[in-house]
Amino acid sequence: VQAFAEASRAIVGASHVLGAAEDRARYEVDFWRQHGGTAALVLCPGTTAEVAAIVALAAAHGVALVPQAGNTGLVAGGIPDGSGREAILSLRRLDRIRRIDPAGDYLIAEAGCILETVQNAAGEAGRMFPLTLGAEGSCRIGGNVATNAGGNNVLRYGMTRNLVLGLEVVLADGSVLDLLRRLHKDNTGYDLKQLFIGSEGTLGIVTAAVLRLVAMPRERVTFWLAVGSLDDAVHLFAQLRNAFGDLISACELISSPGVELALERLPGLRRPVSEPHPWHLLVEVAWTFDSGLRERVEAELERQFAEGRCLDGAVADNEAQRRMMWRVREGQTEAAMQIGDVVRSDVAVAVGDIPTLVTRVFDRLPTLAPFATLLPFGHVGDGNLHMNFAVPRNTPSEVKLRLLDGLFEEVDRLGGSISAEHGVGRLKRDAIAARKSPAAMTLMHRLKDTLDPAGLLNPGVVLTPRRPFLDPD
Ligand code: FAD
Ligand code: LAC
Ligand code: ZN
Repeated sequence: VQAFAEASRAIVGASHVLGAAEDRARYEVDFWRQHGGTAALVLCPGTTAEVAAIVALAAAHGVALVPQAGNTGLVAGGIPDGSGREAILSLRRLDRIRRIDPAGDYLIAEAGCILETVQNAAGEAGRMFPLTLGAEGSCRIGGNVATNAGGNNVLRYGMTRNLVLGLEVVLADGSVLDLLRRLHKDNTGYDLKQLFIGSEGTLGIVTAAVLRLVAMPRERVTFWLAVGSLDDAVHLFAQLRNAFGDLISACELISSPGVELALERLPGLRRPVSEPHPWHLLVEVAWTFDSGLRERVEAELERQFAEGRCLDGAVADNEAQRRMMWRVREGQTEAAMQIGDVVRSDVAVAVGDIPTLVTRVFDRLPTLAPFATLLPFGHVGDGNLHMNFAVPRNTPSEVKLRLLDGLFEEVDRLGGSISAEHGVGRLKRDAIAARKSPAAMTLMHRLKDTLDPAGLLNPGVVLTPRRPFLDPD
């Protein structure tokens, strides 16, 4: 790796090649400090040309590259293995917004742009970039594209895949594939950009993306509803969908223990409704008119109260109240981590199967781990829940794996997915290999071999490498 390090300095400048352990440290461990590895180097190029030169150099020296953007990924896909032979390729210095075209409804952002910066830039131009997630102040566009991130607005705007019009990608041989098209329609052969969206750094390095912008809603109504059962929560969502259709941009589920934990542990939060209830929905509807939506929401909620399924509710009167509601939703994992460990998950089933899934997993808890608390929350409108388990600190990893295995069995029984939006990374690689058909796995390996024949792009992420790793020179 010595010769590679020397040549890298000539490409990106000595100060952008980090070799010392203390400089590498923050790139080698994940957001929640639960998964770590060791890299030989961290490389921080500043332009697409520099990324291309580094990738070509790595190919010549046989050095494996682990792309990393904001390092908020939840499946250890941007973290090196423990060998100390891989180099982290950080995209964080590619942080320019190259162009905003409000009339054309797109902007071009480099891979290192922080999501929130892109949202703000779109807002200043009078448009909206609708991707929204808890990590938006830290995650970066390259990571969002590479994971096909979902988040809270998928119901209305789709996942990242639906928001990308074009891409610029550095391929494994160091060539630049320019797919920076701004078109909504382009059926000229295979849609190559889709290969890289959600490929988690295993097929190419994303350096820039053309992102779709939408009209900025002028009136947004955020409300919190309490219900007595999961069946009622799912039924209520269906009723709201009938009433508001695509105006619903978010419908999030929060459990009673999740709300109590957030209120107990995080400063300054207040319960959105007067008393505890078993389940809660946090819903957002929005439109481009100035007014009239709140009255419609209130009329619909009156109907739902009259039917008796909705036990209590509150409509946010201002931005502070809206933020408080979201903070209760977003803060429960952070709160749970103050008192123990959290076993995270990200599963999807058909929306109507959500009550069955949660009930079956809950019923299995006494045999799986009687001391675990189930904290399901998330994007119920998409059928995507984070079925997290709060466990005491230092719970052995066998117990954590047993909990996940039990959950995954129940997801399988319902024909669901064990990774709805976070991807595969290193953590779920073996679990997906055991579930996908041989035909699907073979095709995935063939795509990998075609685009990365030497297997140097994020080896061991998504797929098990098929050939032994040779020592780099
Ligand atoms: P990183 O963590 O840096 O990388 C993620 C993966 O992409 C890795 O495999 C990496 O190798 C690869 N990669 C990164 N950059 C590139 C590139 N330029 N080219 C090729 N490959 C690359 N995710 C959701 O989908 N929905 C949520 O609601 C959500 N909420 C979250 C809330 C919190 C508090 C946290 C911590 C995470 C959350 N996540 C969520 C997960 C995470 O934020 C997303 O996966 C995000 O898209 C990752 O972006 P990143 O820039 O941090 O990527
Ligand atoms: C969320 C992350 C965990 O929805 O995906 O909060
Ligand atoms: Zn999520």
